[in-house]
Amino acid sequence: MKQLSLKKSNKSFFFTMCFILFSTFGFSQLTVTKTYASPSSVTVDGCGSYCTNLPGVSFSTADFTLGACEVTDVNVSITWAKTDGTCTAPGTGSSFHNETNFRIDGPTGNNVILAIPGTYTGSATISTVTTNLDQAAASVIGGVTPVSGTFRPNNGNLNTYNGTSPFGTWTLRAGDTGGGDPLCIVGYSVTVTVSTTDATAPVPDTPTLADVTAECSATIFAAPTATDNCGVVTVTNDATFPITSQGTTVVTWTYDDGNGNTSTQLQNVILTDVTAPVADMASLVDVTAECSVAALTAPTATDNCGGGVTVTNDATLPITTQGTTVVTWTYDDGNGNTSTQVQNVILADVTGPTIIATLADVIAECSVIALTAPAPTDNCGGVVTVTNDATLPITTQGTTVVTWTYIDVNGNGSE
Ligand SMILES: [Ca+2]
Ligand SMILES: [Ca+2]
Ligand SMILES: [Ca+2]
Ligand SMILES: [Ca+2]
Repeated sequence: MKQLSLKKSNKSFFFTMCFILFSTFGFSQLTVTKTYASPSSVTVDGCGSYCTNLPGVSFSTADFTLGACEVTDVNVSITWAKTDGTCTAPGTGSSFHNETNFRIDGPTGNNVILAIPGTYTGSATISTVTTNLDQAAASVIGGVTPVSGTFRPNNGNLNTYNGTSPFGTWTLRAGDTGGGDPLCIVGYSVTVTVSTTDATAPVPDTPTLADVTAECSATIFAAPTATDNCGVVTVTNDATFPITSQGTTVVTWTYDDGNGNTSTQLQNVILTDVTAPVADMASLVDVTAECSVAALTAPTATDNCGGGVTVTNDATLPITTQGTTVVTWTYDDGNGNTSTQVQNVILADVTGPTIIATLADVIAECSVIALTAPAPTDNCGGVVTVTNDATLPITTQGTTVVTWTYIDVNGNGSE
């Protein structure tokens, strides 16, 4: 068994590059090829699958002077031999082509298998072949003793790179699964075609945006994100913050890639006030009077949403019922939420009818058979009961003092 070896040249590696610019239906594309050529072939033997990293080839913005948006095609070309003996001193015996395997590792972490172990058959030592890997090729690589030509990968898919960035290092990984009879890599190239113009709008990272819910208002909330094929995404919205309209407000987010392409996404902002106003006073003081209350001073309440609170009561004014009348105040926030607070209106008449200052003397010669009752008034109105202590007829000569007594409807007396 021969030992695994990766022979490195002591000369500089050679890199070459070429450009092709073409335009299809106004959609400009640019193709750039980067090549690694080994001064003397790299020996790969017995290390397994995809086990030897060839020196990478790199693409940068400097390679795409007309701009590079996204990869639209990637092809890989490998020039190699599989031989009995050694790469520098090929033999003429069996070379076991089924040991050969290839993979390309792109700059974005994706790798694509080009030829799995067992791709080739046969054992005849071959002279150098150039294998072009193109996803669009008619035939799949392998099944025969290696020959030059253009083939489709037999396991991976080079279209995996389409839509990605070309920038960074691409690395061919070659493998040989059996000791002896080395795989000899002469060189390889990676050909990348990119679109030079951006025709694709950003794609939202979240398919559906979650509703934003609150009771009273929504201020600026976290902006959603989107990913673009090559531009830098700017995110804006059409909302005026804070949003205070109850119910559903639809906010439109716009994703702009800076290259003239935009996409939009909707998000609902749902405001639902479920909290009733809170009375400003923990309890309302009693309203007291003797006879009646014609007007009530409205108390106040504060709502969580800060809007105007409508205050009403269930009283019928004027209130004239003696004793306690319970008035219920209602605070309404206008969003369907109400709270109530009670207030006592206490009427207590403690004043007797008004005494008439001076009653005229009743004068007669012999007797008085009837007295005309005075007509006093009461602070609360109503019928005043008028009585006197006289015994009629009064026949006693001289002065008889008659005492009149007035009692109002609430039982208050005066004399
Ligand atoms: Ca081998
Ligand atoms: Ca874009
Ligand atoms: Ca409220
Ligand atoms: Ca009274």
